[in-house]
Amino acid sequence: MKNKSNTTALWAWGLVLVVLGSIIGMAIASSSAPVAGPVENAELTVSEPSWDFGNVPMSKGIAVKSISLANDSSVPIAVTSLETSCMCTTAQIVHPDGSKSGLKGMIGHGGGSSSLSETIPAGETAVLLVNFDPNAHGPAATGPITRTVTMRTNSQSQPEIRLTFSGNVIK
Ligand SMILES: [Cu+2]
Repeated sequence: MKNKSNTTALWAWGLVLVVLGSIIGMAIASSSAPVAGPVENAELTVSEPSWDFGNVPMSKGIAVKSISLANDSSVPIAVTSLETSCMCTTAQIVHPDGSKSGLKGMIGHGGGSSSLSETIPAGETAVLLVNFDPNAHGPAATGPITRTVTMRTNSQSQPEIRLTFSGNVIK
C-alpha cells in the first residue's frame, strides 16, 4: 500500500515538473525572442512629421501635441524605441483603448532607456503625445527652440521615424 501511494506521488510530482518546465521554457522563449521583424510592406502614416508650436508662454506650462500614427498595412508594426533630443521634451504612445506606453525622454548619462516594445496592430491608429515643457530650462531660457522625437520600428522600409518641432518660448 505504502509503496503504491509513493509511486503515485512520484508520478504526480513528475507530471507537475514536466508541466512547470514547459511553462517556464515557453516563458523564456517568448521573453528572449527578438521583436518580430523587420516586416515588409508595413509603414506607419504620421499625421504631422513636423510642426510649429508658435509662441509657447512659460506661464501656460507644458505644450502638448497629438500626432496620429496610422498602421494602414496588414501586419502589426512594433515601435522598438522612442526618445527625444532634450530633457524638456517627453513622448508617449497612446492606443485607442487608452492604454499607454512608457513615457520617454532624452537618453543621457545613465538616464533611462529608449527601448520600447509597443505594437500597433494592423488597422489601428495610435496617438503619439509629445510634451514640451517651456519651463524646463529655467526662467531665462526664452526664444526659439527646435527639438526632435525619434522612434524606431520593425518596418523594413521605415526603421526610423523622426519628428521635428519648433516653437518660441516667451515669458
Ligand atoms: Cu530642452
